[in-house]
Amino acid sequence: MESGKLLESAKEAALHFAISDELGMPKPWGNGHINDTFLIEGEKRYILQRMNKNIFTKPLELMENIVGVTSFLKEKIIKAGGDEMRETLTVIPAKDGASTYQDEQGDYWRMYYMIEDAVSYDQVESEQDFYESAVAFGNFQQLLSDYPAETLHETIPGFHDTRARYQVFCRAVEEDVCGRAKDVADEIRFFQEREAIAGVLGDLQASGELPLRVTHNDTKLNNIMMDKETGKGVCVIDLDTVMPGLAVHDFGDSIRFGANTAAEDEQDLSKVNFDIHLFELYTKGFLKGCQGSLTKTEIAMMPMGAKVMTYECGMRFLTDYLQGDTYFKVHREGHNLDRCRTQKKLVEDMEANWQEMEQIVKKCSEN
Ligand code: ADP
Ligand code: GN1
Ligand code: MG
Repeated sequence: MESGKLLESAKEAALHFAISDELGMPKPWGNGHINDTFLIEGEKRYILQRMNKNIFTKPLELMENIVGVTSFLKEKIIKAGGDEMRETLTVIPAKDGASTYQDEQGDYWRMYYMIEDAVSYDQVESEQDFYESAVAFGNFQQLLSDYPAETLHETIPGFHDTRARYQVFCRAVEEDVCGRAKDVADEIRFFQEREAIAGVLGDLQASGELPLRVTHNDTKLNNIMMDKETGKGVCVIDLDTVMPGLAVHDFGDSIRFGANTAAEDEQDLSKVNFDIHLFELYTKGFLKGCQGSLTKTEIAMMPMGAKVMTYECGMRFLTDYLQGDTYFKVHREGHNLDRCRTQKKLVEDMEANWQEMEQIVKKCSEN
């Protein structure tokens, strides 16, 4: 949809939520790849989102997950003496009491209070912030460890089933609907040569060696709000993919995004390096946040979590490039290919630093 029309739709949608303030014009907000996010100012500030209906085909089930998880977290936050309006998201219902408003085009909208005095980063700016984000993501998982997992809907089936993602990727290569495969032969080969990576974690889960937990599944740094004053991770956001998953997926996804010396879509690959020092910091923070709840195998698989998630994400970007950029939002030609290349570079760097990564995890878990 053209951006003027989308803004008009956002303005109209905002009127359907249960708030009485006079609202200003919505402003496009943040750098998410999936939903359309707007900031709206009234007496308070609100985040309005048009949910991506191609990706989230069951928005009501998804909202049931979010309302369930945030209500559960609120109780724990209150018991711990925290601020439940700030330390987790608050869904503002529509005027009819539903968790979303559906517009005339059939799109679903939702509204949250803006988490104030906090910032989300698209790249690591200070080591301390990255460490604190790790503590908060580890803690998020810990807080949800007694959440009734069977009540959660699977919002994107097989979200981190890397083997299934590999099959989809190979099909996209064969079908080559945009005729792009010939220009990205090196990238295609890279992911195909490493097919074995796709099966490692799924096999350990199937054999019961890695436990299923309630996880976030999309733990990049811009999915956590960091307190401007204290620098601590104040609120984990983007709860669309909270589902049963593996702890090492959450660990690994943060590494792939945050332990990169450049942006996820940097075009100059000489700037893209895996930062082993940031890996160590995040490992320390995540272990602290998990408060001793990870099993020996989960800890041993942390480096693998980082490699698998980077491999998987790179392959997803390449798949989307081959399929004509229908999944991730793109802002320039070749955007998904640029993103794929950064992930490929990071996987290569991790392979070159593998022993050191394993030693770091061992050292951090013994302390
Ligand atoms: P996407 O699924 O598209 O990534 P997100 O839910 O992550 O959407 O929102 C996109 C961005 O909007 C976030 O990275 C964050 O910067 C900002 N954001 C989302 N929700 C809030 C909130 N409640 N308070 C403050 N900022 C928010
Ligand atoms: C998407 O929604 P966002 O922008 O926080 C994606 C993640 C990818 C990430 C890559 C639901 O995250 O899985 O790792 O882009 N989310 C979904 O940046 O597919
Ligand atoms: Mg996001």
